[in-house]
Amino acid sequence: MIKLQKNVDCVLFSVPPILLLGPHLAPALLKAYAEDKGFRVVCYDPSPGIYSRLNSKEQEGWPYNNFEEVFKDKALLLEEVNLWLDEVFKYNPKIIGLSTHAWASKFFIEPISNEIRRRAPGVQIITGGPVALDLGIEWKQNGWVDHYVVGDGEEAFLELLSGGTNHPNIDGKIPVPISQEAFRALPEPDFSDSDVEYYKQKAKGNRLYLIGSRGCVFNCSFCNVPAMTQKYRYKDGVEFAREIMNAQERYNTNYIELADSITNAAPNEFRKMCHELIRLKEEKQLDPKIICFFRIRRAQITQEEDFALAAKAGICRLKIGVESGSFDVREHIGKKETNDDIFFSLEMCKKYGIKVNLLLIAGYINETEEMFQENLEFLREIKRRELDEAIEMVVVNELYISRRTPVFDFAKDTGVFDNIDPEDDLARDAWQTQLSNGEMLDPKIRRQRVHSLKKFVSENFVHLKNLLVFAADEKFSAETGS
Ligand code: B12
Ligand code: SF4
Repeated sequence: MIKLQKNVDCVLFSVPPILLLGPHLAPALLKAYAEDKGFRVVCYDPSPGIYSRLNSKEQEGWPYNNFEEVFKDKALLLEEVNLWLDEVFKYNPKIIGLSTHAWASKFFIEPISNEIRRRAPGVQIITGGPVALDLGIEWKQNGWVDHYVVGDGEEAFLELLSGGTNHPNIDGKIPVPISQEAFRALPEPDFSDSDVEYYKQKAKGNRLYLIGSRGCVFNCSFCNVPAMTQKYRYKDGVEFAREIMNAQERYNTNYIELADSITNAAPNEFRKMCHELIRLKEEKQLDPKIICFFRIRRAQITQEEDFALAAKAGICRLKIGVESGSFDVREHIGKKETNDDIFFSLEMCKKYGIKVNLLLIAGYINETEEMFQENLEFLREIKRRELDEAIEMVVVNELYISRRTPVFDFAKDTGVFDNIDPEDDLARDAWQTQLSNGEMLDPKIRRQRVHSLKKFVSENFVHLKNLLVFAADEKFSAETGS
């Protein structure tokens, strides 16, 4: 039972939809940081409540629902928003901080803001989260928020709580990252306002999200993480292992999922973390199951003993962005590993019982029909080598050209957006281009490729538990294999 505080400095409100496997990490980090400095902050996440009021079909679609459709009755939406705000206003906050994660949050910002303004015109509204870099300025211009924060939020949040607006990330354009020293000094996230038991009861895959690094050492063409985070910072591997174990000891969730962009970006810290986890598992008699993003490296960098170590440390699932079986596609993306490096990593995962989530992109900007066939051939080879036994989940994404990515600049420079407004996030999905061999790559071909991959994987990877497909024409679809 959460003890009700009155007159808090800020309620951090997780703007829906939030995936219901575990508590939202960003507010828990901001709360811990601000409370350390003497402020009173409460985190509030309405997603479990909304979910409980959806019908079973809508619940199946969570968090990828079409909210325009779910809340086509605007009175229902206002009623819902006011239910959430009834909770928020119990704390009588000076500031309400809207924490966003996914673009879908866009739908809720305006009604939440209007209702806050109506009910409590004196309350300041601020926002942050990955979406703020793209949409914050518009929300401020519309008067929905007083300030938005781009990039790392801790220091800017503190400034806003203290009544200032001077930090460069407040209403900023290019995020200024906190330093490596400041990142290492951040307290562990404070999940005390989250009902962790709720997730444990509701979801078999319940987990706690933790983060040991910010940013990424790579700069893959399609990815906006480098622009959002600017600089790679990481915690000491030993310290982070202790944070993981503290969380496991306290909450005992089924999984711990690391929110790091890539957990093995600094291979030595990764090894240090694994060694300390192994030691602590023994000492505390705990057995956390850890899920994380993993980058395939050349076999000289990541060797068999690294996989053995990871498995012993409790890493049970790696999310691997292989993207394509065509080397030409991967090279354009900036992934120089060979197919043999990928097969080696999969083989090691299979050998040491680590499950793999394989992430693929269809319709990449230079992908000719021949390259796409190479991709299918690569998947056949995985099957022939029986490496699909290690693959538990496949996610197929149609290439989405995000702003602030190298592929966005490439598309602009090569005339791909000639008939499209590149700043229009929806219209951009219609991009087409003539490839170097004269072939056209247009939305229809991209979607056919998405569907060919989906078909191949669902028919051939028989150990699959989950297949997620993100294509522009079907927003999201999921299939469960045998
Ligand atoms: C972990 C993670 C997840 C976890 C979320 C775990 C959780 N419950 O917290 C899971 C796996 C559930 C997830 C799901 C999705 N994610 Co995600 N996720 C990430 C990831 C890897 C790290 C995010 C994170 O926790 N970072 C650490 C925290 C501390 O950073 P943060 O959230 O940005 O918060 C900081 C600041 O933004 C700021 N801040 C945040 N809120 C607020 C509020 C205020 C008031 C202030 C002042 C500041 C502030 O302060 C925080 C501390 O510095 C990022 C990629 C990356 N490396 O950043 C993608 C990323 C955020 N996800 C993304 C996407 C698209 C999704 C999905 C839609 C993917 C999908 N297609 O299914 C779903 C959304 C599902 C949903 N609705 O919940 C995109 C967002 C794209 C964008 N907006 O531009 C990212 C950037 C990945 C990418 N490059 O595409 N994700
Ligand atoms: S795709 Fe992954 S490895 Fe590549 S830049 Fe983004 S976070 Fe880093």
